[in-house]
Amino acid sequence: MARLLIATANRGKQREYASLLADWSGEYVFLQDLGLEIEVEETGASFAEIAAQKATVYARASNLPSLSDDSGLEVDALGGVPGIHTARYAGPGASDQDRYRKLLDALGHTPLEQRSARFRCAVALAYPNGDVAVAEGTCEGVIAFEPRGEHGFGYDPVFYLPQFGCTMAELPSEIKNELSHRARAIRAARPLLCKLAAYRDVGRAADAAST
Ligand code: ITT
Repeated sequence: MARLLIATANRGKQREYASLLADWSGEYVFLQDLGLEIEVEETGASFAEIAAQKATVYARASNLPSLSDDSGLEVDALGGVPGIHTARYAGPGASDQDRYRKLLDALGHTPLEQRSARFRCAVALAYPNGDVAVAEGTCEGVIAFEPRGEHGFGYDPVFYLPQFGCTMAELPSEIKNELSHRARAIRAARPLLCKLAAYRDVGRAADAAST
């Protein structure tokens, strides 16, 4: 079986997938390895639908099985906002800092007990023939009053984990990669990934047998 394309342009996600897939026996490439840049229209109504849309477009374009990730933050006091619009929350061209600053402003002085939130991640694995499967993961937390920490990416500096007494950006990446929404989604996708790696091995065995 061919290599897996990790079809995300987000460098923070890419770093995490490199770690999360370190013990996976398959081979993978990133978009920049193929020089592939596509603007996928995200019209889906859920993380799962959008992840499937992205993975399907990339699998067709690359002719490789492709993994896409759609993720974001749901803040209860804001009725689930920014949700599927997390990446665009502060408009086009905004930085990670602009986005989490906008979120802190939107929450203002909302007390800690009303600042509950969760990260959600949907991982879609699509094949060039159009088959697609999705696995999901969530991570519960609270929106902090101010940013703290240098690790991770995106909204990590304002995502506080009461059980650790620190933000996601203060956690070493090994710990984030144990408990994050993305780690949980990838754990749920393991059977699909193992199947993919096994197909590749069968392919190699068949190649070896025929030479
Ligand atoms: P791709 O579509 O190319 O994967 P993207 O950054 O546009 O990249 P999304 O549409 O899924 O990806 O947007 C995800 C948003 O949620 C984005 O603003 C991220 O910063 C944020 N986000 C996702 N996972 C996160 C994490 O683990 N920590 C902090 N922020 C995260």
